[in-house]
Amino acid sequence: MVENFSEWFHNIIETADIIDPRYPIKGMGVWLPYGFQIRKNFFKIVTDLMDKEHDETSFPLLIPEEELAKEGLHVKGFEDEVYWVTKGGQKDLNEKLALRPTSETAIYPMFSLWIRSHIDLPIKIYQKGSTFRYETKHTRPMIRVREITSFVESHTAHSSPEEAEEQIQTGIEIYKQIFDSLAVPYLISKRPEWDKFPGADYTMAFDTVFPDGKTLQIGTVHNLGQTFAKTFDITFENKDGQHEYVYQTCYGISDRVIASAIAIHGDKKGLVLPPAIAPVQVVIVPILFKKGAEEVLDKCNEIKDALSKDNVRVKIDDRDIRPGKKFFSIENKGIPLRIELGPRDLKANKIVVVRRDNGEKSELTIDDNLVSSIKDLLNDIHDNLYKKAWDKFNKSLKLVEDEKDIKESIKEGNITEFYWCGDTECGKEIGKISDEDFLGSSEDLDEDTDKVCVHCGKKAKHIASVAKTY
Ligand code: P5A
Ligand code: ZN
Repeated sequence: MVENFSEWFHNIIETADIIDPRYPIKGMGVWLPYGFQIRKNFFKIVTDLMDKEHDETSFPLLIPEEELAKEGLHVKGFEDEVYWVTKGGQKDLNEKLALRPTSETAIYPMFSLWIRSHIDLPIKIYQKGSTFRYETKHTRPMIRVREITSFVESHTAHSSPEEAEEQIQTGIEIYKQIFDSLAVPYLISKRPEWDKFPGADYTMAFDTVFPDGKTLQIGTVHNLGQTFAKTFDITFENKDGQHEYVYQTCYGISDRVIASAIAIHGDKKGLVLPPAIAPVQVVIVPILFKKGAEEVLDKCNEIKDALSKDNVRVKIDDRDIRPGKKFFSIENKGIPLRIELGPRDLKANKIVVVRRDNGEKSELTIDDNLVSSIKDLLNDIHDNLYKKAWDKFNKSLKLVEDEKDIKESIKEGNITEFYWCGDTECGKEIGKISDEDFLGSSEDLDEDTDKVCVHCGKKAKHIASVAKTY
């Protein structure tokens, strides 16, 4: 799987009914029913967390050119990636309209109208929907798409820099919870100056590692300072009656998170879904013979009802196909737990359970504890996926003390960490060593550290990393 991960990934998203990439526009695919259910469960996790902290809104998909162009740094970062709408029917539009690549320039002009006084603050909103980026790098379903269909973006405005700083931490905490519930490991780094979000003061990024050793940025949290506030004239009257610009943050995640869960947990038999996003968490397979079929089916239904009542997503698979084929498709779809029940089991008052994550088979007695035992198993499956994924991830972090070891370590597929002085020039040189991406600094060192920068030998300020990236 490691050798031909790309092939595995493309194969699985088609055979498991996740995405059909054959839609005739490059970088845009169709969410198929099973994939759509996975995505729906993902959204539920995300929006439950988002709703606690923000209000949900919906802004238009189109942005007037004038607004998009207002923030110079921002537009410069996106100018090569914007799709433009230039016509309405036969008529040329008076002003070009951009398909939003992200929504700062749609949202902030409205913030400027809404915010008058410190009592209007903080504002914390989020929205989910599509954004469009004319990506020039190689597109891949979910990983790098031109319509980002599962973009969830938060935008906040505050009356002080301290409060904005706190919001950055809140954003990071929310994202940790999202990734944790999908058992997707991550490294959090402060992106270097030359790679921060266009217009941001600084960017905190989450990166995970794919089975092919490449890292993928799966979420970012940006402190925007007052840059956009100045551009869009977002001011408030503070408690002393003076007018001040607001302090802003924004953060976003996308389809990439779903891709990561699929890529990281999957195996050669296909998908292995974390229970949190599995459309079906438990599948019950009745083993039917002519004799006693009805009793077996009745018991299966009874178990199914008990599980659904306790909010387990469960279904009975009574398709009339060869058992081998059936098990194969259940495994391919990544269903966390398979229950088998035949006449002999029924007689012994037992069910057989088979875990998708490790293939372990065991028996459970059909009694009042059955539902809770099954739920325990689902939790165990999550914990096992989490542990396995983090163990592997941690093994791919390698700290090297000598600059000449960086290249080899990246080749081995590691996120390669080293001591860094923090200077841009130095960082860019290190990044050039093997043409790979400089992820940024993941840890600040104490002032009295005796560690030195791998490149210039000056006192190191951070642990930073480079890796092969998507
Ligand atoms: C934060 C939300 C922003 O756009 N504006 C609002 C800020 N940040 S970002 O880093 O540019 O994008 C946020 C996350 O979206 C994912 N992403 C993509 N996913 C799939 N296909 C793409 N083409 C794509 N581009 C960005 C990344 O995970 C990124 O961190
Ligand atoms: Zn240096």
